[in-house]
Amino acid sequence: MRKFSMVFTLALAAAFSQQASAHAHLKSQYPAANANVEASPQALTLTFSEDIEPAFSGIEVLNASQQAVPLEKAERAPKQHNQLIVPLKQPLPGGQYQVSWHVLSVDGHKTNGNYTFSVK
Ligand SMILES: [Cu+2]
Repeated sequence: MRKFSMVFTLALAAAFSQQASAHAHLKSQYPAANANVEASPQALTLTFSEDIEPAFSGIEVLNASQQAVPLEKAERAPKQHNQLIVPLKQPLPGGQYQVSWHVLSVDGHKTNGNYTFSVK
């Protein structure tokens, strides 16, 4: 597994060596970090500074009781390869939520982080 992932990373790096090497940092998100939205969103949208590989990228959302919120599979936006869209399986009740994200950018680098938002 370790050998495979190294080969894979090298292959990715070679394939995209034409592109500038920079890690994918979270640029913006919906709902926004620290936002207090009126109603549950249908999906969370995260926009990164670099294009990402959706198969190796995803998020986890925890409610205030540290329970995982059920999510659909994370998809990359069709025409915007730096954007990850994660539909919710059901609307979020009011409360605070923590989003933990991890992405693999097309240059083969992994990054992660987290933020919170609330639903009124
Ligand atoms: Cu990078």
